[in-house]
Amino acid sequence: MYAQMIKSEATDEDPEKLAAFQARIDAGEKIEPKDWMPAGYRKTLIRQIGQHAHSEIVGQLPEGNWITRAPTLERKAILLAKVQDEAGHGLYLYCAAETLGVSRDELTEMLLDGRMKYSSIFNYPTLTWADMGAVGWLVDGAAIMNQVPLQRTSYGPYARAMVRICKEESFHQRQGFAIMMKMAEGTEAQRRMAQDALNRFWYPALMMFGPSDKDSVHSAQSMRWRIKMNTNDELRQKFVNESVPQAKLLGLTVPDPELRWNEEKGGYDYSEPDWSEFFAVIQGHGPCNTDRIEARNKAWDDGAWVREGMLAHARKKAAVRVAAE
Ligand code: BYC
Repeated sequence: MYAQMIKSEATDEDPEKLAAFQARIDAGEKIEPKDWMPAGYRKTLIRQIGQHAHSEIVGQLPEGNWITRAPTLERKAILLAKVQDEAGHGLYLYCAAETLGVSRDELTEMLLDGRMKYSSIFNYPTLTWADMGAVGWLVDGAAIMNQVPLQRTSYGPYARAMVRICKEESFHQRQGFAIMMKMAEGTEAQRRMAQDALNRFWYPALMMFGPSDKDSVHSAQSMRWRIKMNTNDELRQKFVNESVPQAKLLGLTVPDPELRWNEEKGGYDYSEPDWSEFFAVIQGHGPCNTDRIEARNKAWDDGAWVREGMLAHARKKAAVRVAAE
């Protein structure tokens, strides 16, 4: 239905303007905030950048859960820095979305009342310390796979935000892999925890790339507009190809009996995730959806006095300025 809305809006627009816009995209030019753009392009970007920002913010919760229980002071400091980075990513992305004419408050309200989504992955619980390894290795690994091409996306502010985010995500992925290495080389109990974390996070990580191409409603148009640079299945395949040798290096087993190297396609054949689970999770029925949204609502309500105080301060400063003029 959303795709139909985009289409009908696009056909109402001046065909000459649309053609000139598409020519700029095809020539690899960046679109900047003050440039003319089709309503559907703006809407798709607000949806994608907004969801991406929300994912960074909600994504702090499963890892924040382990800051007080990190096994050493060094691990605590590293995890704390990583979670703070995610907050920063959310803020760059909200700023990029604001250049499209939507405010951060509006976006937040849409997250809090369920009108906007965030990544499915953050609706799964983090049960053990090994999950911090699996999240860094697989979740940030999947995020990088998706976000490196987005550095070349057609909308300038989004592409530029991605450059710094990708650098930080690389550090996140390595810290996760380092935790997995330590656990996999540790005691038998630690190795079992690492394997269990891989077992639980493998398919949810594959789901991060979105539904299979045949069910992806937005991919075709988003790729024409170069908002997306690859299809969901292309990136998922790349992620599987890179992660399987890493699991082997750790001495862990990817929980997929059908996993096989396919010489002809130059990639692994693998089992698809359970798509009914994916659709249930994005419709609000995952293991942690209720907790995540409750936590964000509480944070928003608890922070109301800070927002009010800052607005009152800004009003006061403006009044003093006007009086002085
Ligand atoms: N989860 O037509 P499709 C991170 C929805 S955070 C939830 O293929 P599209 C990190 C989709 O929105 C990583 N919903 O959509 C942070 C659409 O529904 P609506 C976040 C999903 O947009 C902290 C419907 O399914 N990364 O790295 O063309 C700690 C049909 O899908 C998901 C980004 O957001 C999902 N996984 O493609 C650690 C990257 N997948 O909106 C790490 C930017 C699909 O019509 N986003 N849906 O109701 C993208 O690249 C694209 O939006 C997607 C989906 C590939 C995710």
